Amino acid sequence: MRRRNLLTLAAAGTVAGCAKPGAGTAENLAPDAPDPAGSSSPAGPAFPEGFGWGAATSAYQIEGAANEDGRGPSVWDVFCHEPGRIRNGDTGDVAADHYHRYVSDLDLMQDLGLTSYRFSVSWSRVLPTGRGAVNAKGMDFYQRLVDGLHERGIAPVVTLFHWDTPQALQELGGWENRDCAKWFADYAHTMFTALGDRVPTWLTLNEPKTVVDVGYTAGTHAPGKRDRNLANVVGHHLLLGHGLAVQALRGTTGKSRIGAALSLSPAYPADDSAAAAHQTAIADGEENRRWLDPVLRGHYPQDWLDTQPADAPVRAAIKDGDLAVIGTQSDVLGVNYYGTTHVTSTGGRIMVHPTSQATWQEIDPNGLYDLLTRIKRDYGDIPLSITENGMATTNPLRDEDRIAFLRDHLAAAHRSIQAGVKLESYHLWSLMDNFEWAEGYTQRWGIVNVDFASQRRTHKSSADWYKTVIARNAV
Ligand code: GCO
Repeated sequence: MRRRNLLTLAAAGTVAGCAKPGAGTAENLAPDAPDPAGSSSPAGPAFPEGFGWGAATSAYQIEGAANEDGRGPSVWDVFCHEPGRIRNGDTGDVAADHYHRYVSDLDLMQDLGLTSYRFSVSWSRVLPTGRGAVNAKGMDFYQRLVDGLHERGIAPVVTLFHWDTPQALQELGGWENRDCAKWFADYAHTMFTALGDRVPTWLTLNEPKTVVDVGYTAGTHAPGKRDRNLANVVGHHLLLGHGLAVQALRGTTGKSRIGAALSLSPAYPADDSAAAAHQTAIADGEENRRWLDPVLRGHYPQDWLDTQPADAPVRAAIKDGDLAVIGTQSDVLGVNYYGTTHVTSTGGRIMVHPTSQATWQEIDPNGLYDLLTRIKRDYGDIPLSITENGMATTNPLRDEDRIAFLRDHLAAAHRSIQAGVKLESYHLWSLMDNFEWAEGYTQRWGIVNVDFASQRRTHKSSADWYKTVIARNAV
């Protein structure tokens, strides 16, 4: 896609920075994408020995088996069944049927050569009402999954919350209710006890920003509310839940590591004006520092707090001692990177780089380098994992555009390692096509194609390419 078209799109108001809207126009990079590095191309510089080559998924997006073996509903089950919420009326009831096909999916991961796999636990599969007695069959699924990963030499990276709040807790206010942070920490403790050291890396929350911006502000994700004040309270309670879960792990004798997975987007001014620079600093607060500072420094950025009116409910939600809990030292930080943000002098967002089928995405591999080196500069040497990075494309099998994307982002990741960033692993989003939230099954993010009618899995070109990269330990 040419820049001219992008600017037209931006002018028409169809692109809006890195927030994930509920709907988007299909765009395809293929005609303009550079040629991919084929398997015969010479390898670039090697990644460090032991670098983790991974892929990521999440429970609601792949598992299906929504009503089986005692699983309770989550907010996403309820949301999907409300008319008009999801494109084509799709739901995650069956999704990629991973709950039943996990063994062949594990074999598929092994065949690719993955050394790391990031998945999430469905809270309401192990605790059907979010609290109380464990559903043994649900827990058993995750035990078998973790065992199967170990048998294949793949390290599990387990996310505890990938947006699927148990519906029973939502009926008590969900994350609007401060108690949810405690319920989450109790659930986390249950998982730590059950899986213990067999999980070397836990991730507390996935992208709290998306819950705040899309679930509670735009209202196009579950639970579908549109209330910015409430959204910010939810954001605080999510962070509190993160801190309490980190503390819950510290209370065990295990050796696992823990951290959050944040979606981060470097913000750049769209022009040279002082006003654009000022607006960019504000955007950086909202996109990045508002999440990074509490988790890694134990305070909210003052300039972000200053954007909250004196009577904003989030101010009352922040109690004494909360920030110390939220800032409990993490062992690792998960970085979800999809692209950059460009900010105008009036605070608007425009795109200056290509997009993908997901039109909120502004593709800029250099932004990944800037982001990783910035985290090192501003927050120190916490070990980093890229917990998500990828693009949607309409190319069902010959996804050369995705190969170009992955190649350029891996090159940027490699440069950041050369610049001293402690980057340990890379998880592309996603292992296989799956339920893409409000977009249903219309956006395909996998390197493995899923035919949702037959549930047949087929390697895309990108899967074969990634397999070669992993085998070489180099792009
Ligand atoms: C997210 C989620 C994933 C999405 C992916 C593509 O980061 O939004 O973690 O569940 O599917 O990002 O939008």
